[in-house]
Amino acid sequence: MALLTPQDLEGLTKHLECNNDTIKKTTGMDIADICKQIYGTTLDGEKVGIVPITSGNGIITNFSSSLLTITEYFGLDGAVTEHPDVTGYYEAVSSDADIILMADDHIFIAHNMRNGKIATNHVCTGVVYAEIASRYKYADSKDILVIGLGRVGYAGAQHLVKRDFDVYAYDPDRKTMEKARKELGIIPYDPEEEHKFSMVLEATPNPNTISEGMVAERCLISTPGIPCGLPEDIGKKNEIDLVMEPLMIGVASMLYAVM
Ligand code: 2YC
Ligand code: MG
Repeated sequence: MALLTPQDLEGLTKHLECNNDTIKKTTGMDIADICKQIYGTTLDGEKVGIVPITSGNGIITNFSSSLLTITEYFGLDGAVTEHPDVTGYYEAVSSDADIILMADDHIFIAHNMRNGKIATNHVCTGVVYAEIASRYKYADSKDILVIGLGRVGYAGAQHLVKRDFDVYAYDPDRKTMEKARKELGIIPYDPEEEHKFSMVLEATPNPNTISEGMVAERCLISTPGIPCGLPEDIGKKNEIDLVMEPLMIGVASMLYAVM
């Protein structure tokens, strides 16, 4: 999994506000409303304990402070613990945190200490970016394309199948495609075939994964992927709306998921 860099997290709130505007323009709802629709839950100023974790590649300098910014943006009472790791976890629980947020290099979780619910960033990111794409108000059909069937893309495709969309999916690894076809019933998509989509979920760690033949005249591309999969030039030719943000949208989905 691609690890975030401090640069990725610069200008976080600005990125969120312009993405929220794009989401409102293209779906008629903002990020909070979309999360309420997905999970049927609301946030109510809960106390959030943010625990830095030193394992693996260690602390990402502004990761915890970014989580603090996000919790405050959604009206929650966030605090980064003074110590990292187990000592930090103990601090958060002892200070009556309702929700614990912590991440190592492999998994990033939200754990609700009150109802026991636990959610992962990769599933919640896949689900919320899929939901955003699926609510494109200028969509020309229920056909939706998922590019990348790793942990994030697979969760997004699964969510869209459940919502009765015609889910076409592509992954460079044939076994991964076959697994998703068997388990989710997605329609394998071949980038060579001429099939243009007005809704695309791109969830890869690669640049330029989106080609001319994939996107309809008017299209919403929803992607948590870093770097961006949309080549500059295609963005200009077609009327494309792009929702792409490194952390906030996924964390919002995690917070509503554990309510
Ligand atoms: O600062 C810390 O506490 C570090 N242990 C945080 C490590 C986060 C690793 N995960 C990532 O960089 C991201 C996820 C947030 C989503 C995709 N990659
Ligand atoms: Mg990408």
